Amino acid sequence: MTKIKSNKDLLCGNNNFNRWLLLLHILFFNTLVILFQACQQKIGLFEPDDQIPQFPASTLIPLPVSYKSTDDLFNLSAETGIYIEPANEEIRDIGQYLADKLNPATGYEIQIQTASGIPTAGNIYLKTLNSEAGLGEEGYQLTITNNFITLVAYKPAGLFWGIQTIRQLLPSSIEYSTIQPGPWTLAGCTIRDYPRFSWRGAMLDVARHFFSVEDVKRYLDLMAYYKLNRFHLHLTDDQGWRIMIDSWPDLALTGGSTEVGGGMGGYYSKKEYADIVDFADQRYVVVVPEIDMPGHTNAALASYAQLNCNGMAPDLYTGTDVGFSSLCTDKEITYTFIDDVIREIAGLTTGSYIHIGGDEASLLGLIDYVEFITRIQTIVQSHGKQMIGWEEIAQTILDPSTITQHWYHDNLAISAAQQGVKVIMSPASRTYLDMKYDAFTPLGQSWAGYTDLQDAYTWDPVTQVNGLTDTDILGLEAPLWTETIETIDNIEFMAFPRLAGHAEIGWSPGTNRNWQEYKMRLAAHGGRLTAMDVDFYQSSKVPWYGLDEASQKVVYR
Ligand code: TNX
Repeated sequence: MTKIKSNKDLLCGNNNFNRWLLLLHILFFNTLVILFQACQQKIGLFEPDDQIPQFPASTLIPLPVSYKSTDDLFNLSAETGIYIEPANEEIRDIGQYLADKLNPATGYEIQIQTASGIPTAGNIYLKTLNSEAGLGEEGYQLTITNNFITLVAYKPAGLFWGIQTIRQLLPSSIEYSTIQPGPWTLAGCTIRDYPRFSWRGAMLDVARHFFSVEDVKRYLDLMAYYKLNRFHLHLTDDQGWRIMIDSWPDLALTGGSTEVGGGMGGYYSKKEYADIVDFADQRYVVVVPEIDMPGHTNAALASYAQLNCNGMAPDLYTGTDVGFSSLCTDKEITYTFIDDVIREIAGLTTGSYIHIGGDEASLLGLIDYVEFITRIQTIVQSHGKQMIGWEEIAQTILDPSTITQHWYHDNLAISAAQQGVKVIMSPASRTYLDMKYDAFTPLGQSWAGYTDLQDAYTWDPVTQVNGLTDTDILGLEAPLWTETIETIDNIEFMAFPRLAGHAEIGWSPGTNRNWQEYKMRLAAHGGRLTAMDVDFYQSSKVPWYGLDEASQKVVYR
């Protein structure tokens, strides 16, 4: 007897019985599809009025301040050049960054040109004008017509962020690293855009698990795509010390030799760290190094016996507990050590900030803690930097230039604000990228609850803590703690797409933020993240489109 293997076999068959069977088969299948769609609408998976948004404004994340579309169409071609003005090194580097993002998928060899005479059609113009102060340090104006793409900013950072908008206005296939068919058209528009908050950050914990320079650069590059401008690097913790300090080399050599679970760990040489800072600088991202103290210091205590009150070095630690270690605040050597570390780190850091942790110092009494933080603040300032600490430092009387980072205790964030100290908002239940999306997420923790895409998006930095007002708040930051995170794929899966939502909260005007509208724009980023080979979480709350075969490789679903 011949077996029917597929619809094709049925169609090719020549007896009537087979034809009837096919008809029944189709009817049954169609009924199932209709029932399934009806069910989805009923249970609210998709709203009946959900539509694929109109290209292109509705694909932008973060949403710009103002967007006007026209009927023009600009076509990027092999003849397109990037004209820069002024033709200095910094603007040339920005132009080259854009060319490097456009050339792989188009297969063109777009070159940087210096503007002279009347602009010619078909080109991209990048200009910084000191007269457009209204755009601020990071704002830009982008005009796309049949003939030109013109990007104007007051400062170079504005050009850099405007370039991210240009990338997002192109078809998502522009992000592939191999030649794609095109066409490379951009719809006509005028965009005027600038950020709501100056602090739009992401934090990566390289202490619990160590990540290579290459991994860190990958994360920085993805952050820049969403206009994030602060990269907080959590360099030390109980499980590892990740940066070479020449005056105390065993911190890295011993303290950097393992990680959670007992793996090899690792540390950045000074040259590697400088390379990270340089890579971030080129993306207008400020690196904020954190040396956590007085708690979270087992790796340092295990490296140098003299830092311990009892003069004995504990074993290296590869578990995930917190709150069990402390520097010896009574010993003078502790302050010599901190002064050396801060001096060396400050010397490598182009940004104005040094984060000193200050969290979960449960072994110290309040008086000792306050005395310690006060003294550390002086040390940081003596090396020309502004101190940042987790909100616990607000128990101390702080200098107004110091910054606190809110993560859990509302009353401490309020104490900071009452002293006139600015707050960075990282509420754990909204911004912690190590929180699981739901009960099925294979990575991460859940002590602050599950945080799905909607939870991560539907909050506001100003109203999050009752009693804070917008002048208290510098912006927001999304930390990724890595107790359970071991690879760059793990990082991507936990950070994306939640980080895109935080970036929008940090950049776009806070009025009328709407999850239903946002999720449709986010859907368009499925194709973009796929093209960039990001192993993102494909939440079923979002009607993704533009995914291709490659997205099937997603490791964690
Ligand atoms: C709390 S937030 C911590 C970290 C942990 C994290 C895990 C903060 C200042 N401390 O030490 O890694 O929770 O989610």
